[in-house]
Amino acid sequence: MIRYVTAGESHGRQITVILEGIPAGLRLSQEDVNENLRRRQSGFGRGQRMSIEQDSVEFVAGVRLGETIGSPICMVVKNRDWENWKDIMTSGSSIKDAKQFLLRPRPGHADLAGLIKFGRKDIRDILERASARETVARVCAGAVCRKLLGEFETVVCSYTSEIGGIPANVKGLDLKKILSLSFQSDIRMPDVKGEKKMKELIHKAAAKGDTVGGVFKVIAQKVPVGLGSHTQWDLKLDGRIAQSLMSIQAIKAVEFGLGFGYSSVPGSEAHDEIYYSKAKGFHRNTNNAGGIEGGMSNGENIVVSCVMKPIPSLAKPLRSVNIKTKKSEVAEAVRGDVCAIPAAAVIGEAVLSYELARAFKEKFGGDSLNEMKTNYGSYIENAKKAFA
Ligand code: EPS
Repeated sequence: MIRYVTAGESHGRQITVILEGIPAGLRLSQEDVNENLRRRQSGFGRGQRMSIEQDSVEFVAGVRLGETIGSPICMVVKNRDWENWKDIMTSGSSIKDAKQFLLRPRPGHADLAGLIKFGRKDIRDILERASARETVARVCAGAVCRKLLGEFETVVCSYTSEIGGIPANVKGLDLKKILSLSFQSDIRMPDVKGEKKMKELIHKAAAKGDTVGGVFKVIAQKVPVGLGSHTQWDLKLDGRIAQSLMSIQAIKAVEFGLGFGYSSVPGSEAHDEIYYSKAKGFHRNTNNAGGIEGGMSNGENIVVSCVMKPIPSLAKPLRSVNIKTKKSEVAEAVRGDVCAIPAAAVIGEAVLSYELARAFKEKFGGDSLNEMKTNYGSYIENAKKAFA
């Protein structure tokens, strides 16, 4: 089984991830991971922290001579900012200056619930781990999974579809065009007019000490039929993908294909009619299902939209309560991003890659890449023959 676990605080020494279950024999370089880390760091609307960091991965275990060897892969990304936080984030027993404690929880953040749940007196004990800096680890794990999927020609991509209520107009554009336009945009927005408006909105929000949310789409192309299973609730692919995407910091809603739009169309217009041709095999001319039916991939693109709330770290903070005095005060003003949709989309790609790689491994098994490819090949051949 493929799985991963992450460790690390935002201003701690480093971010660590251990990824297990990747078969032996997958070619893997530092650059395979770093190009994804760079994409996560970029994008208009990011905060000051991104100018401090230059995220770069170190393989600590599981990779030898440029190849995975089947053992757990441990990856580490050092936090450059650690140098500035050593005294505050030390694991030593030096007495903390209580005057430095953060006492005013930010509405919308993990601060208050975390403080109460873990019985802590300093919000820093919660925010350090709740921070979206943790997504560095997910992007590392996702990059390896993406490399594995590439061996089966499955490609995962994303674009920004809305920022602050301004949607991208992609009417009449096919996915190839949408993606090529989004690559040219520093907010990954495939609509030049929309991009201008969104950037103005981000500027205005920054000037007011505010933040903005939005929507991004994550898409997987060339996914084989039959990943996931209808036979048990926790094997359903859409459920698993949704859980992973919802776990990304600040994501509040996830929808597949037509999603909430299903509520307003009749069944006759909702479902994707089935066709067959020798060249294409079974296929659809529409994809309202977003590539998943009955918890299984159906061979069409997997299309998921994710809604990100505006980041709760506001330069002009909202009302809160001082946890010590219980007096009404404004929340802590903590450094953050004004808009992180482009970065979140890259993180969305990473977690979708992870869920798909996991489902691939379940379906095709194999301790080595060769074994996995043989199993995959015979499944595809049999599937073609099944109705011939
Ligand atoms: C982030 C690192 C953080 C924040 C941001 C995302 O760094 P710092 O707290 O030092 O500014 O910029 O996280 C949040 C705003 C948040 O609320 O979690 C990153 O690496 O993506």
